[in-house]
Amino acid sequence: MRARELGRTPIVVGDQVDVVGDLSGRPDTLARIVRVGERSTVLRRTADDTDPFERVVVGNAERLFIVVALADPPPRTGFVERAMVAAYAGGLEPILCLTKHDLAADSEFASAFDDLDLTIVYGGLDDPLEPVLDLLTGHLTCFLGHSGVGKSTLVNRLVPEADRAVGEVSGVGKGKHTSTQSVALPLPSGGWVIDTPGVRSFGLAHITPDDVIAAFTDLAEATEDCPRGCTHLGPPADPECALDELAGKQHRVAAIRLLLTALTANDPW
Ligand SMILES: Nc1nc2c(ncn2[C@@H]2O[C@H](COP(=O)(O)OP(=O)(O)OP(=O)(O)O)[C@@H](O)[C@H]2O)c(=O)[nH]1
Ligand SMILES: [Mg+2]
Ligand SMILES: [Zn+2]
Repeated sequence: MRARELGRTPIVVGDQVDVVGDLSGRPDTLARIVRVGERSTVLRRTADDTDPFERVVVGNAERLFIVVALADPPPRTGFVERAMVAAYAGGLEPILCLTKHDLAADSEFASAFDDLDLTIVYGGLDDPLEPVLDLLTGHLTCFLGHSGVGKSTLVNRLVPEADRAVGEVSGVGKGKHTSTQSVALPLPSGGWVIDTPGVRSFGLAHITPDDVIAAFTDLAEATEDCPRGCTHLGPPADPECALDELAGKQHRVAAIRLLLTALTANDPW
C-alpha cells in the first residue's frame, strides 16, 4: 500500500518506487511505497482536449507501441497521430504496431506515415514474433490502442504465462473493454511490456505545439525565429512560421504539421 505521506501523488505502472516493510508477500504482511522515483518519460492523456485534468498513463516507458487493427475495428489515422504527439511530448519513441493483417490484406493505412520516420511492425496473430521481439527486448514498452485491436492477444504470445483475458471486439466507443487494468509483464528475452485497457479517447489538452516540435531538434532550433505564439502550422494560420524557411526539409515539415494539425483538431477520438 502507499504510505500516507505520499498524499495524492499518483503512482502508475512503470514507476520506480522505494518500498519498506515486509516484502515476503506472505499473508498478513505489509509493505508500503514510501517514495516514487523521478520519471524519465511520462505518457499523459486527458479525457478530451479541453479537460484540465491530466492523468499519467505510464511512467518510464521508453517505447510506445501504438497498436492499430487494420480491420475490426477499422483503423483511424487521427488516433495514431495523437498517440505520436503524446509520445513525443512525453519522451517516448512511438512505434506503429499493426494487427489483423489477415482481415485486411492490402492496406494503404501505413503509407500515411511515410514521412514521419515511424517504425512499423506487424503484430497480428499470423505475424512472426521475431520482428516484434527485436523492438521490445531490453526496453520498457507500453501498448496503447482502442479496445479490441489485439493488445492482450499479442502480449499473451510474447509472455505465455501472462494469461491476459482476450475478448470480443465490441465496437469503438461502446461495449466493454476486456482489459480493465494496466499490467507490466517481464519478457522472457529481457525488458517489459505494459498491457493497458483500450482507450476510448485520447485528449491532448496538456500539450502545446512547442512540446511536439521539441522532439525534433533540427526543427526546434529553427522555430526560435518564429513569432511569439506561432503554432507552426504555416500559412494562413502562421504566415511567418520559420519552418517555411527550412530548405530541403519541407517534406519533414509537412509531416510534422500533420501531427500538429491532429493536436489542434480537438477531436480526441
Ligand atoms: N483475425 C484476427 N483477430 C485478432 C488478431 N489479433 C487479435 N484478434 C482478436 O481480436 C479480439 C480482441 O483481442 P484483445 O487482445 O482482447 O484486444 P485488446 O486490444 O486487448 O482489447 P481491450 O483489452 O478491450 O483493450 C480477440 O477475439 C482476438 O482473438 C489478428 O491478428 N487477427
Ligand atoms: Mg486487452
Ligand atoms: Zn512557427
